[in-house]
Amino acid sequence: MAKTVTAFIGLGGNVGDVFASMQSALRTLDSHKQISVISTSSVYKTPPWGVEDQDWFLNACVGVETTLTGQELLTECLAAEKSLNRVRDVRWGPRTIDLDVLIYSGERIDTAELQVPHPRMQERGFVLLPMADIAPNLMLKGKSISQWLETLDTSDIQKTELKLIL
Ligand code: A4P
Ligand code: MG
Repeated sequence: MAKTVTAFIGLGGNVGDVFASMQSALRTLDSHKQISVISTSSVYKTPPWGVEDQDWFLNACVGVETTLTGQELLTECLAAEKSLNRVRDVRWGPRTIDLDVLIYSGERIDTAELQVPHPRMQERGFVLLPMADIAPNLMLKGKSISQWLETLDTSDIQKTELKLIL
């Protein structure tokens, strides 16, 4: 029997009805027989990071239990993005939906296709705020998610009333 592990996925987008895309991505993932969504964060409205001349994003995080490997989970995330018309164009640029594998069990994965923990997650309020909703005590590179959050100014991020449901 394949081992069941907990993983966390970050969702973000700034083109079209992002909340609908998030819902749809979540249902696509949960409908996979080897993936169960077990927790969902609040949804946040966040200023664009990286390329600043673009619309604000919606961001959220979900926890899943899966018997897939990290690479297989990434493949499912990329397939879900594709089915939501994600077009890869500008790095850090506008997108309908981006699904990032943030954490896969306690593992470190460093291949050309997949780096886990996501290398930039501890610098980003748009990842840490929703992660703190579902896993505040999770340890990442020597600090908990809450402790990493204290190192950032997140005053420009707005919590929305939107609720992700399965
Ligand atoms: N890849 C490697 N590791 C991972 C991982 N842990 N999870 C590879 C997912 N993918 C991973 O991704 C390019 C390739 O990264 C994938 O094919 C996969 O093999 P991409 O989604 O096409 O590129 P990207 O998202 O434009 O680049 P990158 O570096 O992943 O950017 P980020 O870090 O995802 O940032 N501002 C706000 N407010 N909110 C956002 O959500 N997102 C970004 C994108 C920029 N600014 C943002 C937001
Ligand atoms: Mg990405």
